[in-house]
Amino acid sequence: MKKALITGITGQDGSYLAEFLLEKGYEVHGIKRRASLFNTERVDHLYEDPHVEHARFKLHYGDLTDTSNLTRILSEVQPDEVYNLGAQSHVAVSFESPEYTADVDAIGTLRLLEAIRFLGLEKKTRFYQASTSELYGLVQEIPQKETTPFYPRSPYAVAKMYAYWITVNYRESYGIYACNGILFNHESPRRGETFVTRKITRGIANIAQGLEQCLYLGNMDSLRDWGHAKDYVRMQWMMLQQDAPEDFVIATGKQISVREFVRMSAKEAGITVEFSGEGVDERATVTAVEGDNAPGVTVGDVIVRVDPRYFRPAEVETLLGDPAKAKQKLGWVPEITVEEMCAEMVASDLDVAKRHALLKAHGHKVSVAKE
Ligand code: NDP
Ligand code: GDR
Repeated sequence: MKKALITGITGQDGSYLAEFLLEKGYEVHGIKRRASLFNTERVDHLYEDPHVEHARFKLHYGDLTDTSNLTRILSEVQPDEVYNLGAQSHVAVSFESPEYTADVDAIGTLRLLEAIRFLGLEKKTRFYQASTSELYGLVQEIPQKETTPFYPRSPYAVAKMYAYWITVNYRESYGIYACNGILFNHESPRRGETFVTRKITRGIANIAQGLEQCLYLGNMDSLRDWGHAKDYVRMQWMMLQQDAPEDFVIATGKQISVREFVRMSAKEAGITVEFSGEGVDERATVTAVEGDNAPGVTVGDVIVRVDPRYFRPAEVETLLGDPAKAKQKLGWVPEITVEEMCAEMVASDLDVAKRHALLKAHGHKVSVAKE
């Protein structure tokens, strides 16, 4: 039985990848962080009682900032594959915590690679690094492919650039089977609530159900190539099954704006909106309401506005990937469109919002967490 170790198993991608590898028959180990509350919600459905024999899903406490802890876990598990998905993954937050982001995202990757080397696992353990389209930043070529030069625009992207190159360097220096997946944005109902797509689908669902009045966003002109996380974790595994390690761009090859994603999400909830105003005065006003998903909304309501607080010190305005190499060499193509993904996310968030609205209608206090 193959063994995989996933850092970031409690995150969006980690949870889908764990499901995928368990279905493939792997023994799956994951690193979770100690927190004051349970933080394993995305993988709780995979939990196996450790007292039963042959449990195939095991979590270890750890942190990418802790060398001895990482080395001990790798030594105990002796994994065939390591997927380094753990990261301070929020671009805007990286401007607030640049040093921590570098420690986790850049040096954390080095710590893992060094542990593989220190333990003599160079020939046994294959390594996947969660690289990112943010490396392209101020884009030098459209669409972006494996050979497009990097121009990172945030402490997050600069840290990920170190991680990208140290992965290449350990492959070339020590013969470790190590690859970078340069993944463009990918989302799902499990996406963190402060990333823009989930912030939008959750905000629209809450507004539709009368739990919130208005959603505040930053740069609505921003263009992204959005895919579905389920499609993308499949590719993470495929990259480690080749004869020789290589780096791949994973994207859909299509891009839309944040504004368009707002329009699409509202439509899914039965709300038609019209945008007016420019810059910080831009807003979305309701022009029609259909169906019974949005009892909290009436024509004329302004449901989206701009808050400059969400602008970034340096922005990545446009990203569009070219996944031709992945298609040609691995036969990978994304199966879920952005429209299908948006519909799934809105349906999931509406489901939660409806339950909260029902509780509120029966006199229970319902609080909506926001950043
Ligand atoms: P999430 O933010 O959902 O998950 C990040 C994971 O990393 C969580 O499990 C988190 O733990 C863990 N983590 C954070 N800090 C540490 C630390 N110090 N030590 C150990 N673990 C830590 O990210 P995604 O699942 O969306 O992304 C997975 C990876 O892919 C990340 O590296 C991200 O940067 C990268 N990426 C993501 C893309 C996307 O569009 N989703 C695109 C390209 C790259 P906890 O749950 O406790 O917070
Ligand atoms: P990104 O994702 O920075 O691309 O990083 P995010 O969803 O945070 O932003 C996408 C774009 O939307 C704009 N935006 C807003 N973003 C947030 N979070 N909140 C807002 O209110 C808002 N309004 C507009 C942003 O300015 C940006 O242009 C994600 C992460 O998953 C990274 O870890 C990963 O590496 C990249 O995708 C690829």
